Amino acid sequence: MNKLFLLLSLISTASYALDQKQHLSAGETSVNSTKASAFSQHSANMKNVKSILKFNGGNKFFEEPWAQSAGSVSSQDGLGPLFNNNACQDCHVRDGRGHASAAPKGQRGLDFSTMLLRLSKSSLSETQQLKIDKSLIANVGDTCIGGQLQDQANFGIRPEAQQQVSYQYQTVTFTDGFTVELRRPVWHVSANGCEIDNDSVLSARIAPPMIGLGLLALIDEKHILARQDIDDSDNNGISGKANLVWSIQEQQVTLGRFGWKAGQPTLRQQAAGAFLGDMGISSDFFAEQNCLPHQSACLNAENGNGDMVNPDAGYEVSTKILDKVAFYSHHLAVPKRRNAYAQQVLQGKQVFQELGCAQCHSETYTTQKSVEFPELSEQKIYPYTDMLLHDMGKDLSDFDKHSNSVNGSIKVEFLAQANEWRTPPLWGIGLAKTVDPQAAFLHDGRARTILEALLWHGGEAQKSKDKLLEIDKNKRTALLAFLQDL
Ligand code: HEC
Ligand code: HEC
Ligand SMILES: [Ca+2]
Ligand SMILES: [Ca+2]
Repeated sequence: MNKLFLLLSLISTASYALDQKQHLSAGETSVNSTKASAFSQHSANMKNVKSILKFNGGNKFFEEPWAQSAGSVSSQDGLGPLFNNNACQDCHVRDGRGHASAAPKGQRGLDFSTMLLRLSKSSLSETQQLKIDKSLIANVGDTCIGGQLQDQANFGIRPEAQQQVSYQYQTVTFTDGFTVELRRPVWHVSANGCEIDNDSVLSARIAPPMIGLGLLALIDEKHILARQDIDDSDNNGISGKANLVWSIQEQQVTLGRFGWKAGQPTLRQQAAGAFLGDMGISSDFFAEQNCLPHQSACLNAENGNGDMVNPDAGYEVSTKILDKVAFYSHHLAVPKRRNAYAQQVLQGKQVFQELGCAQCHSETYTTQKSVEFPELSEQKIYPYTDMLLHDMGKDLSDFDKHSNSVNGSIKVEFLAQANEWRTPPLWGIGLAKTVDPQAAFLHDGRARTILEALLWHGGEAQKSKDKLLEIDKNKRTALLAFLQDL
């Protein structure tokens, strides 16, 4: 075959194969909105009145603040003793993402309202390890603070610590001379009444957006596992590893899907974990209050557990309400793309592929058949994620109290290492700032723009980033137009 013919046939297949459905990022569930409420709609194909009522019910408990228990029989009390915020929505701003505190240069930022710090000990002797199962070791939290730092507390109780952030600035220069300023966060934590362990690894995380999650839950595990290449046997520099976590429901080791390190297997378990960890609210999955053995004021505080005989009143969030919130979390819809077939956007998609972005941000799947979630069943979706963990390099690694980034290979959340993050889905990312102008990118919110997020890519994505620095302005603009259209 001569070269010209090959070229022509490639061009014609490319245009012939133009995917006419790709503007429907989440199939028939995709919604038509470019407003600040774009992330707050239910699946567009949800018509059943009962389902809509259940969604609206879940919305109420996601949005409205929970109160400190006052011995009343309210269904929405039980906040604390320790917590980070009093409503899911206050972190997942308008069902979107959180941010890292703004701070004028040379000053510290104090706004931790939409994010949190996780802690896990890195050096455990065999006897200290928490063996969940013969194949799985869970991480143990810090002695002073536990597995998560709660910086808020009910009246009369001391929060665990004060947190601040300052930034170090650096400039990245593209081959054509274009420059971008990056800010690297330095986290300052002072614990109250005890010291953080020397060997604790800290992990700062902003609230991720809530859209499309029920569809990600329905990607066939087989397809996710098939993309793993733990030892990089095809030698392309990209490995990809599934996280394996503990499912409370199934009482077995399960594929992790949710959270920045894919530490949670299901949306119900994620929601129950958030109720307890972020708001201090007990549930059927986590029945105890969130207090460490040395936190006596926390342990002795009044709680909203109420009547343990009636199972629905037995926990601070009843099973019925938790189910509604989990249902709500399944059905928040992804907006349709606005200009998927514009020439510049299509060119940007081409650049995305050329730079190797799609090796991790994999484009498309068809969800599994589901009787429980008929709207989400068998949908062709375009989330741009492989749901796997990747080493993203030292700059994005977790840290400890002595340094800005620890040895990357330390395991911090089941199989996930300090330098490993789950490829986040990119659908909806172009509307992030429409939903909340403060919205920020990457696990700790250090990136103020999408371009900054790209420039922090390292580790397995180093090659991609290096190529990005080489492309000309035309391609760079096209790439950003594509991402902005998602
Ligand atoms: C203090 C802020 C905060 C509050 C309050 C909060 N979240 Fe989150 N949420 C987060 C953070 C941070 C993460 C990422 C956690 C991780 O990486 O493990 C997260 C992750 C999630 C995820 C997984 C999303 C994904 O893309 O994988 C879901 C679902 C979720 N939260 C639901 C809830 C629900 C439901 C509530 C209320 C019961 C809630 N959250 C309250 C901060 C918060
Ligand atoms: C090796 C796998 C890999 C490659 C290659 C890769 N990414 Fe990523 N990407 C990730 C991971 C993992 C994160 C999350 C990192 C973090 O939060 O610290 C991420 C984060 C992002 C984010 C921010 C998402 C958010 O929700 O905050 C954007 C945007 C993004 N990538 C786009 C790209 C583009 C464009 C390219 C190609 C130039 C690319 N990525 C290449 C794995 C990859
Ligand atoms: Ca409580
Ligand atoms: Ca704690």
